[in-house]
Amino acid sequence: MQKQTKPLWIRHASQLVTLAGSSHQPRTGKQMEQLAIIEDGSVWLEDGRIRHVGTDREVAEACRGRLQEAEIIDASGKLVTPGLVDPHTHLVFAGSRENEFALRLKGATYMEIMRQGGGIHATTSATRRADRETLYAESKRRLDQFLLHGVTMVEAKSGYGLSLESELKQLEVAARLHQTHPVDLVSTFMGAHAAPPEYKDDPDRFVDYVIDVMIPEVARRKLAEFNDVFCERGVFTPEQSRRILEAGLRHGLLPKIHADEIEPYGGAELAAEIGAVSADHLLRASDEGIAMLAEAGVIAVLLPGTAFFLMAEAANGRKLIDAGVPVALSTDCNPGSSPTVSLPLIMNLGCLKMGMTPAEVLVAATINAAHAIRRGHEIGSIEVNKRADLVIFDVPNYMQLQYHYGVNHADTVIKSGVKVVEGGRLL
Ligand code: IZC
Ligand code: ZN
Repeated sequence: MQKQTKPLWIRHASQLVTLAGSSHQPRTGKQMEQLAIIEDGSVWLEDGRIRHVGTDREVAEACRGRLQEAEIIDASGKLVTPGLVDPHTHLVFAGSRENEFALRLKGATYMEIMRQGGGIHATTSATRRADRETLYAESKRRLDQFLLHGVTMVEAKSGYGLSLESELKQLEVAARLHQTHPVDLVSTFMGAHAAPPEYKDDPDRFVDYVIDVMIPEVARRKLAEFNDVFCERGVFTPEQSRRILEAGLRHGLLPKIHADEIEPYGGAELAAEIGAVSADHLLRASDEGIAMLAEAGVIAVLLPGTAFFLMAEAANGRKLIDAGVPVALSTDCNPGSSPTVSLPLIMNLGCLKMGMTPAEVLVAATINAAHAIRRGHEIGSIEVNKRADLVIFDVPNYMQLQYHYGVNHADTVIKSGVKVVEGGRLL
């Protein structure tokens, strides 16, 4: 990764969306409409950090005497936002599942396909077979595309190994991508994504294996910060999920849950009881579960691309926000239920399918997404001393980002003060 060598000065943004003011906790309720926009905005980036933020006049004044040192980017007529953050991906995998897509279009369901040995099991076979180089190359391509869409940090889950050796392989590939790629990664261990065929007849024995063997080793090698489980009928029960998440906590892994995606199953309730960092999906969360999430301050990571791709009704983002739950958005990038890297498209679906406003989806994909991976102090807003991760979109205001849908508006992406995308191309 390149280091910033001289100051970078972004000037005259028609809107500089700073999202200032919630580095310590995610935005909720009405705060989710507050973007803290500066018109004719300007940012001074130095040593990989944000050093000055304000109107162009204010920043020019603060940096007078040094103006000649900086490389200037003129953002006139453009929108500048924090780098987008994707808090829920299954980035590292091999192969693809377009055959299942075709089956689903003919009426097969996601769960039927999985029960017949496809779904997660198909990707697990492909990922187990793939060597590290192949996995790295396939995942890097996706990460490049994330970056081209303005995403500067992603969470990446394991869960296509489902044996100690292959889970470690996936997590090591993610660690290497974090080291070598401009996009930052944070890893989640998801050994409890599904019980693999060799444990089909005794899923509790697989849960023991996750708890006794995989979690301690992943934690010992410091390969993950979070621990996630697919809590769904036919996958892991709430009781099994609780055991797995509590075991993770004993080893310092913070809980996340795939909750109430296909049917109401007590996932939201469990997330609240256990104090999960996030509860993800929530298409079918109960009213009581939603109230409990709000009370416990658990972040709802909503994945409307998954609902779209599975032809299901999306989670009720409006209801969650109005109930006081902090909401974040994510692609859920994975080969089965959401093979996309376009977080801006997900934001558009947030507006059209979940009742969220253009301001709320921007909060959900930046500062709240950062909190959903415990990085709210470091990224997700344009504030002094935060990491210099920014996107310049070729639209004059934030509403056009969702309004002109299906187009990648990211023009320039800056990672830790270094330009990594310019004119919509990787540098
Ligand atoms: O590969 O199908 N829902 N996990 C839970 C997934 C979707 C990923 C997959
Ligand atoms: Zn997922």
